[in-house]
Amino acid sequence: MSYLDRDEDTICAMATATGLAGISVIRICGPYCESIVRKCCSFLPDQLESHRVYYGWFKSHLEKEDIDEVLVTYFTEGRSFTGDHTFEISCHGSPYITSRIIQELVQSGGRIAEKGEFTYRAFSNGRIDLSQAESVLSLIESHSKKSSQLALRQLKGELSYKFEDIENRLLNLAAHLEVNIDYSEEEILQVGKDKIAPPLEEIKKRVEGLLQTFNSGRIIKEGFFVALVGAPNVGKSSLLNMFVEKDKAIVTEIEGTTRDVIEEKVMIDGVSITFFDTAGLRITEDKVEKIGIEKTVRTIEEADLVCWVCDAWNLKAKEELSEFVSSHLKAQNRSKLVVIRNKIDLNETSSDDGFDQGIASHIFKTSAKLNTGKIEFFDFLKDLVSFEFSENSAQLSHLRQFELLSKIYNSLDSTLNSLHKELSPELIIFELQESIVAIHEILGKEFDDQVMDRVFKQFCLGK
Ligand SMILES: Nc1nc2c(ncn2[C@@H]2O[C@H](COP(=O)(O)OP(=O)(O)OP(=O)(O)O)[C@@H](O)[C@H]2O)c(=O)[nH]1
Ligand SMILES: [Mg+2]
Repeated sequence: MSYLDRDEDTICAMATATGLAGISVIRICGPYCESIVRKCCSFLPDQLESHRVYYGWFKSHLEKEDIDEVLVTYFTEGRSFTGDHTFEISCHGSPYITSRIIQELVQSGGRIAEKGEFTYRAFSNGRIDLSQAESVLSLIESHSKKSSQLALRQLKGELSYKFEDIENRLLNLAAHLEVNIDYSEEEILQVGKDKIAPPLEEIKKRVEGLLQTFNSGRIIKEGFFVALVGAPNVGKSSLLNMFVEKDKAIVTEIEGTTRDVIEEKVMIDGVSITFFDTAGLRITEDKVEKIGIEKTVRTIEEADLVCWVCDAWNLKAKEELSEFVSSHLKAQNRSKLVVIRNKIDLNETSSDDGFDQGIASHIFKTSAKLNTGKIEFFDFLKDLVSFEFSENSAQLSHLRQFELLSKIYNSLDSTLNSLHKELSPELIIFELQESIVAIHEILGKEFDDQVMDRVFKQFCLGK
């Protein structure tokens, strides 16, 4: 079914997580929700007041038997999350009771909501734009103080305001362009370059500024990923345990102890940092270990920071590091490499000789045995994740928005090129239109089912 065809349905779903709980909340919204709820909640008065809670017994509408003692909250049209008439039924948190209540609502004319359909309604009723819908998702998924703050600010419209500013500037420019076509001496249409290029440059600068916030926005939203990699037995698992202050990974003196990737989160300055302990890299015929090493390679790709761990006393460490870099780090990933020289307790006099600062940006010395070196390493991590998070900064954190904004950036770039080459005004207007379509897609002013699926199918049921 198309997204546009289904707004007339009355939809219902659990708004809280499934499973045993003190209470659960079931939400029902849409044009017929009042008559549907009344069939099972005869205690409701004739005149309902918005945002009021009513107490009574929810009954099966056919058998008239009591199902649960409930509290029903009513939200009138235009004053609910979705913008539609809505009821929230708070009942006891038993999966049996909640499924019975939902069953009754469906038998009375409701339909089970699809993933994200409540948020979709809020979008289609114009209560939020598409980028705000995405921030609802971020808010639900937020796992740290900063990620929830970021999502809340996006929901309040800080990012939408920036997108709308870009949209307005593009629309003004397009309008200006239409009337600012000059006749040259040869009676050929030309664009007044001097009037168009500066505002176009300004929009490009603003788009670029937003694009630059994506990495920090993404890290605040999803967390920062640190991979611990290196040869077997250098102490990667011991370091993981030291960093997360838990006996999380198995440590033994046997080479190849860790097979699977083991992850654990800690919070640093309100940002979630996930450490990944990996299988030691070496040539092996062992089937299980081989799979583990393949996973290590994938973890390196996905990490924000790669810590290559080695024995502090290893005299061949420099060669091994070069070998690691050339076989496992793509050129664009080399800036995310640091070295941890572990087991310094075994070699107090070890020097930094043999380590080229050019290969790794930082070198840390640790002893997982003596629990030393963690403070210096964590201070470094704090600097990496302590982004500018001032009151006024809007940050991009969704890949969809980033991709569309990159498209706008490229399209503005080619518009400017065409302008400088004095190409035909039709072409310039056409290129500018591409940017306008993309900014409309970000805000949800232009969409198709594919875009809707990409945004709303990520939601959990009931949201
Ligand atoms: N002296 C000393 N021993 C350490 C230190 N860190 C780890 N070890 C020892 O080194 C051995 C290997 O440690 P692990 O943490 O299992 O090493 P790993 O890199 O995870 O090894 P694999 O999982 O096999 O790749 C164990 O016997 C640890 O007790 C350290 O800082 N000092
Ligand atoms: Mg290990």
